[in-house]
Amino acid sequence: MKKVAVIMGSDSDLPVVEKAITTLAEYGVPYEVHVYSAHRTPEEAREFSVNARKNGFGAIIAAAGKAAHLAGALAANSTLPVIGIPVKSSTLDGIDALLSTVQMPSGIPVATVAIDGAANAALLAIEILAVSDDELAGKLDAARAAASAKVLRANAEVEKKYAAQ
Ligand code: RP5
Repeated sequence: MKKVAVIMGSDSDLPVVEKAITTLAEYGVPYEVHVYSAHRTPEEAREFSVNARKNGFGAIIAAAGKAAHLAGALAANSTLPVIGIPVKSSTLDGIDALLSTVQMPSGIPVATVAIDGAANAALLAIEILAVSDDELAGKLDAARAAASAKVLRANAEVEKKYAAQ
């Protein structure tokens, strides 16, 4: 199976990013985790991205806050799918990171999840790998079915509580 790269701009992003790592682990997807900054270690970020495909990666998750250029910088050097997580790490509540990550110019796409949306970033990476992996697709289907059943159980409880007298 291809690996998923989880890159963050600073170790201060780790509390948010951990949810992506645990989600990948839950699905048995191999991953690597690195701290590379578009601003502070641009050469290391570039080097990783340039070599990511030949090093066995199938998708890259990039988490960064503030003027969040990491996802775009990694996408500039790879045609692997790049998923950006805007991190809420500033006085602007993550809106700055959201706009910096999502507003990529045509030709260099970054699939941007919600502010601090690390779980969805991992799930999207897993869905990308599952395009050519039926076993992984089955795990995604099972998780969706479990989530539906949970909501339906909650619905039954709420309907019972507020049933017309
Ligand atoms: C970004 O700046 C990082 O991704 C982080 O979210 C933010 C703050 O970094 P630190 O100053 O905490 O290292 O590059």
